Amino acid sequence: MPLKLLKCDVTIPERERHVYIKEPGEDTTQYLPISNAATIPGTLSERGCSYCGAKLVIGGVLKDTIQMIHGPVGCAYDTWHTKRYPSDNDNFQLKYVWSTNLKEKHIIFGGEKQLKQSIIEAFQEMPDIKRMFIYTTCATALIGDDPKAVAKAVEKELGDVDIFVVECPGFAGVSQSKGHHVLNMGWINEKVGTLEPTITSPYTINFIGDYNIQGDSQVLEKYFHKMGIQIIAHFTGNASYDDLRGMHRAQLNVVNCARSAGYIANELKKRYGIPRLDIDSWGFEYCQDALRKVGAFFGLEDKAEEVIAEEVAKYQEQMDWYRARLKGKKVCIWTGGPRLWHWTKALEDDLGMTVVAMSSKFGHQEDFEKVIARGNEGTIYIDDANELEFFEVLEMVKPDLVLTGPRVGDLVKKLHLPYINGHAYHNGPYMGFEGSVNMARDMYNAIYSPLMKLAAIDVREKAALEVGV
Ligand code: CFM
Repeated sequence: MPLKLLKCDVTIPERERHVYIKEPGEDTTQYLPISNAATIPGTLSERGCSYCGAKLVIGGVLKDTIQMIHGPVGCAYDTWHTKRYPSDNDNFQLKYVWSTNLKEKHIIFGGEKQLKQSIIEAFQEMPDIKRMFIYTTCATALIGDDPKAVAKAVEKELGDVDIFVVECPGFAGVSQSKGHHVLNMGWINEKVGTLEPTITSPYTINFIGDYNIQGDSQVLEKYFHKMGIQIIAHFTGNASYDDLRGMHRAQLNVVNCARSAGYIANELKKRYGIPRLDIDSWGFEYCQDALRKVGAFFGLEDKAEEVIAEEVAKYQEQMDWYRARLKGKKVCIWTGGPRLWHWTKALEDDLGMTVVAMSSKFGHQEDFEKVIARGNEGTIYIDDANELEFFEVLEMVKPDLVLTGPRVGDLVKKLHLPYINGHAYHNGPYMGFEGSVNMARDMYNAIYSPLMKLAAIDVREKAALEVGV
């Protein structure tokens, strides 16, 4: 049944249908929380904007591409350097961001000239870089600038550059999820198929929906290479612009984050007949399933078993050590969406923990279907939770640990509860076998930190103080 949260005066009745507790034996499909809907004005949402979904999550990960943000400088600054996705290109993508630095006069008279000049200056400053992403923002979309026309003109003028324009201003959708969609569709429509990749193996995949958070992609690539599989393109962890133009040549699309990149996988299937295989690449058990599934597709079962045996031999003992100490600990997972369904069973089956509450910023109905199917009875599921709801949930479930981002994490820290950065991680990578150990280690360190004993405080008391009730 839906649950009414918030007993204090500030109850928001429209929020009732965004919250759900799974009852024993219930037909969960009837009770999916509302999701992917506009945030109710007045609630303190944790969502990001649509432009952010395109730039910070997907496009900004590319390791050899100038990121030109056409808008006021804040749009560039706020989506730069806040996520840790390294690359093997000296972390070029983490060091730089470019902005057309729009001012009032451009809003009045148009920003296209400024954009053209900025593109040319950026290429001059970086003579080795010949690729660029341009993003529109709310300001430049509202005044009607045409960045595609500008990009075409510059491509012609300079001759040796390739530019991709993402037209997804912040207001284009209800959350960052729209930015994923727009970027996926733009890329398949305009860039896939424009360059032929060099094929070096009879087994080729695209790895889709993983952004190399603290080296995740590099862990996975290691396993696939050991199996003799070539990764044509990694969408977009540690990716180069030109690799992503050759996605049409892979034999299989292996998908991890279905929310942010399921679109391009589906299009590759439709347009080029490349099958889609969804896997979970977090979790010790899940990783074994994933490698077996990919191995089975290519008839490389033996190779998959070899990799699994080697990794399990290296890391099982450490997992067991952490399991003994994390067993029975109560966790909240409050991230974007997919990590809810990727992590819940991994934490429960690998480590014996219990996931007691999950909140998704922007998951769609299919994410909640998966979350609720994999989640426990009695667990609280929330769409687009706000600060007051977080307080109330903490009071209800009294978790031992919260996996969330820095915004909610700071709130959690004030309540003296252990929190782990579930977006950009604390000490990743978290994917793969070694990643599962890293994640278990971070959770153990957070829960068992001696600081927590010093800081022990009644959560209810503290929450009441914070919200002033
Ligand atoms: Fe996919 Fe992601 Fe996520 Fe995501 Fe995100 Fe993210 Fe996330 Mo933060 S692409 S949907 S928009 S797995 S940034 S790397 S951690 S909210 S659950």
